[in-house]
Amino acid sequence: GSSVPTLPPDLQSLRATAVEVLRGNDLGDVTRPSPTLYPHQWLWDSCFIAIGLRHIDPARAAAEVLSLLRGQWPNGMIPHVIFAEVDDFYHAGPQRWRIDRVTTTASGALSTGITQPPMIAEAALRVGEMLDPKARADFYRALLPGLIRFHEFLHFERDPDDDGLVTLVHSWESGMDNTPPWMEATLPITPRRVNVLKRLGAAEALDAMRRDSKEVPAEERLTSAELFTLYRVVRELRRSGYAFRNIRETDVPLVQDVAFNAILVRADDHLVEIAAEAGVKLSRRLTRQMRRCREAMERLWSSSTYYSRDFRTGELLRHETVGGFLPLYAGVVPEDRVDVLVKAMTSPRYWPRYGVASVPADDPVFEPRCYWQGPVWININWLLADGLERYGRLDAARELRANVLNLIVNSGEMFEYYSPLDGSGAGSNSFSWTAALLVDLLA
Ligand code: 9WN
Repeated sequence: GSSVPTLPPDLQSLRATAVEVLRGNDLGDVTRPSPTLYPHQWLWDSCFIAIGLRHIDPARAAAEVLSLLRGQWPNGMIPHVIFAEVDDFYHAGPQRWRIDRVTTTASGALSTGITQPPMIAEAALRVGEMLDPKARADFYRALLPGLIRFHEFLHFERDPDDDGLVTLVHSWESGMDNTPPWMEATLPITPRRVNVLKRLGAAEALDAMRRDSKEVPAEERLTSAELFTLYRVVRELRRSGYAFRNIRETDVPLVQDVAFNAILVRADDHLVEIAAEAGVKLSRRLTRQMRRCREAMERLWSSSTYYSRDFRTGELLRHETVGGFLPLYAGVVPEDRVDVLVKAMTSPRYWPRYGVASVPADDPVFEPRCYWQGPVWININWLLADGLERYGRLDAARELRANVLNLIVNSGEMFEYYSPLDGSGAGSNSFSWTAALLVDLLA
């Protein structure tokens, strides 16, 4: 663990910086994740952003959540990116997905063909707390039909064999692009030409072919081989018409992701609460699948942590990551396991100094400034603190929040992610969910 920091006096000016970042990224009733790297709307980003915005402008926060419905597909999926009409410098833009050949979104906006962690119900509930009863009732009424259809999409389309857990078709759906278990599952289908170039030692040629931003140093992002493999997965998904029954016939890795399922279980609880308040009844089929999903989380536990699982083989992907702690947030951890998880999470392996790392520091692939391969992410730490609180570990929750706050205070800026070793910021700057969750932490 770490010591509780003494906060410097200029928290107000840091909050003002955060508000400024959110304003700068505001596109109307959508907030982009960052001005340089991510010019569109991302699903779970908007949810975390709304959780911060509710302290500044609750009506605007409600609009942020509702705007996600504009991307909803006829099959209920809410996409991971809804493309804004901007000059597209984003490397995985509309032309990679070509969803117009398959479907249209509710608003006609273009989108990707995959989803992202279902944080919407959490955001809705938190925003709802800040609205007066009339505004909250209106907000829930507007949100519920689409939100229910989204949860049905996840529990039905993505659990076709009635297993209980939902399956993801791309690491981008997990929100943790290059987290080690996903990379290990995905790299076996690296395109042949990429492997040939790699073998020839032509790393520079590969790098020259990259289409992502040069804003961020290469060592803070995916390798070119990883990136080209993720593009290849997109191509398979596109050719499969984004339908799970077709996708499962390809060689695309299919993963019952532990973090995603944990977030879904919690979101299901929130959905039940929102529906009850609005007097809307959920179908028996959905209610049954929610229960089965919660119970199935048990299958992801093995000896000391929770893992993701390969949908095709049923084998656990035994590479430990921070995702293994999110069952605390879901509330599915039996009391006799809580100490094991909390000890691991608060040990120097995961929490060397500044926040809980995405991969333990003693892992051979750990890279303190490389994306989901080690850095501290503010949204994940927010979820972890909530999980600790749920299980009555109030001191640990308080300490984690204070430590994360201190991390941002010390850097003075809203970075995308931070090194758990020295607290230095990495990735994009002016990153919206860091700003939003800072505002929430200070509230
Ligand atoms: C792909 C927007 C998103 C986050 C993800 C993060 C990163 C995108 C990318 O940025 O992913 O979705 O281009 O790398 O991994 O969690 O939602 O902030």
